[in-house]
Formats: sequence, structure tokens, C-alpha cells
Amino acid sequence: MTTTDLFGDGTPQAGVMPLGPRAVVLRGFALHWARALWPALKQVVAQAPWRHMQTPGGQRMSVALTNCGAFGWVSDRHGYRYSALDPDSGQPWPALPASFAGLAAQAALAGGFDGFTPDACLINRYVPGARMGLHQDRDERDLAHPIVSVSLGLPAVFLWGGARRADRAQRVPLLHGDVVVWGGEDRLRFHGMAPLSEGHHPLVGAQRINFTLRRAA
Ligand code: MD6
Ligand code: FE
Repeated sequence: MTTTDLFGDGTPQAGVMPLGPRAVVLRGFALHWARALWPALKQVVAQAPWRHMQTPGGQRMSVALTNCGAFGWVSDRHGYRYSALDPDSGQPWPALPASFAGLAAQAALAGGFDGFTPDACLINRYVPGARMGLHQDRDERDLAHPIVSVSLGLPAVFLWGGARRADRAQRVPLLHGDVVVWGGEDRLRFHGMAPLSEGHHPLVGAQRINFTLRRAA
């Protein structure tokens, strides 16, 4: 089964935009979850506030981040890794909200990945001007698991590259409620975000929130 053939009989799916053999944008998939996701997100941020981490090269990331789930992604002068403890508080990260886990499993299934059970959720916050350079997600132990990525708030341009950093990146608009699911042969594609434009979103305000659910351990 491919991601464009969800019923296995060639039926085209409204709102499903294939990016690659095992990568798909599910347009608006999170929309009817947003009213559960938003208060859950605020509770996470109350326990584990936004922070700007340093890259291993010593630069401050323009994107602010936090985490929830058993493991959180952290970056400092020593490199990138997953940690069971929030380095700012020394405490475990907040639990993965049930709405996050439910959405992740449903979206993964819709994207062609059955039985996805995330143990880590990296939450990124972009204000206008914030961006993310091209990178691969390769800090997870077993790259056979997919990633589910949920966008809330201001629209943004996702840069969808290839297997090599120098490969030309496609510009894909991501809107409030869009979910990207990818894994398999697309798992190590380079990707990033163009600088966020100014704007105001009625629920989320002048920012974009992205959270990515992963199996880290
Ligand atoms: C973002 N996303 O959407 C950045 N990584 O703000 C990512 O870096 C990302 O969306 C791995 C899988 C899905 C993603
Ligand atoms: Fe990424």
C-alpha cells in the first residue's frame, strides 16, 4: 500500500498530499483535535517552559522549544540527544497528553504506518522571523519508526529536501491543523522551515507551534 492508496484500491483521498513514497501531508487532519490540543499544550508549557537551546556550534536557536513524553530532545555544546529529564528543572518532562498520543496514532495510520506509539514529543515555537535550517532527524534509536508532525497557528513554508543537504528543497505551505507523516525510505530526508511571516491566528496568536511525535528509545 502506498500513502496515496489508503484503501488499497486506488481511491484518491481528499486532503492527502503525497511528498514522497512514505511521506504525506494530511491537510487539516488535526483541526477537530485543536480544541483539545491547545489547553493540553498550555499545561505542558506551564510545567516545562519555552527555552532557546544552543546548537553544538554555540548558536542560540531562533525557535523556542519544550518537550513532553518520556524523552525530550535537547541540544547543547555537547550535541543533540534525547533526555528523560528537563535540563532546566532536573525533573522528568510532562507526560504526553492523551490527545497528542491519540492524534499521533490516527495520523500515522492514515499515513500508512500502523501501531505507532510515540515516547517523545518535541514542541517548537516560531515567532515571526524564526526559522529552522535544513537538517535530518536521526537522533532516534530506531529509524524504522515514523514521525508525526502537527502544525498549529500561523501558516509557514516547510522546506522538503532530499537525501543530500545540497538537494533542491520543495516549498510546501503548512497551515493550522495540517499533519505531516513520514518514515520508511523518506525518514532521513533533509527538511527545514523558511522564516515565519508576521500574522495573527485567532486561536494561537502571532506564532506558529509545531510538535513532532517520535519513538526515541
Ligand atoms: C517544523 N519540523 O515543522 C519543523 N522534523 O517546525 C521538523 O523539523 C520535523 O516536521 C521531523 C519530522 C517532521 C518535522
Ligand atoms: Fe526535523
